[in-house]
Amino acid sequence: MAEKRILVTGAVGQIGSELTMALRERHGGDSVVAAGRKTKPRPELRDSGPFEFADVTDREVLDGVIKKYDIGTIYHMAAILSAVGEEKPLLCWNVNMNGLHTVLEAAREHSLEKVICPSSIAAFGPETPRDNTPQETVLRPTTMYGVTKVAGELLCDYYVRRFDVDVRGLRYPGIISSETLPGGGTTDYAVAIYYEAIDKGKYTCFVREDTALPMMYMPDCIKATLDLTDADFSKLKHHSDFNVGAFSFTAGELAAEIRKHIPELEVTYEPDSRQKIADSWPRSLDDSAAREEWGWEPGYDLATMTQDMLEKLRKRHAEGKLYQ
Ligand code: AKB
Repeated sequence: MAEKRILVTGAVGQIGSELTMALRERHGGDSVVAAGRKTKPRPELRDSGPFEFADVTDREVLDGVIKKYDIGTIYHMAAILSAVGEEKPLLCWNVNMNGLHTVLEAAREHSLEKVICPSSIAAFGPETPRDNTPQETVLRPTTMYGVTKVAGELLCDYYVRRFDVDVRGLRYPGIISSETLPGGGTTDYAVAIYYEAIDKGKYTCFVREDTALPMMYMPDCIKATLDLTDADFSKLKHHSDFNVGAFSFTAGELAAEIRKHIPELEVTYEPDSRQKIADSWPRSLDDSAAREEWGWEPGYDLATMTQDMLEKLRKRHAEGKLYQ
């Protein structure tokens, strides 16, 4: 029997776009359907396999895509992130919770093989220990995004226990990438600084210089997502809430690392409402459960990521396509 296809929701977003391309490389372009709500896909994404405009909160639309393409696995990446979630909490609840519930129900009814659904460090809150944050700890977030992530983890685990649906997920830290800009998150400064360093030689950072958060480079994010997908489900003790870390740095340390390559970079710090969100999240993570249960190991550190990011962005800048 032919292998069932894969659907990536939120495929035009920061993680979804690179995940789709990685999956297409692995399984072939036609086997991976990219879905987005409104934003037009970049040519590379549009031309390398099927693309559908689909609202994930609409069950009929989702059922249509699952049947049309004979979908077996869904990577459910569509979400409203933390900063936009605070501006539009009802939209955040609707997209993140109703979207997830629609996907899980579809997975149950169509007996899908797997659902991969991201959580985030936003699941933690100000009462959580902030250094080396444990896998099992206080989950009392103060953002709507965080509320949807905790509720989402619980809902995913409920579907595992109650309906035997194979659901897996990671608590992503801030993800730094060179292909698609993130939109609406608190950790976006750690991406924007690279672009602005190359484009203008200066950057105004919206969190304080001493703000430390856990971060990860996109190739490691893709690796973590695929490694968890491939893990033997029967050996997993956790399912939808794995802490995954790579490294942590302050905004000041990030600027200092970029200055090793661009010494003239000027950074000023003008904290805005996102500072409060950053202050409620962990500074670093204990990801021993991911390491023990499915062998998680990151490949990049701050220095190797910075080298690679600047190389890629410089090339695009020279071609006049930095922001594409
Ligand atoms: C955000 O900043 O909202 C996201 C996240 C950490 O989940 N990047």
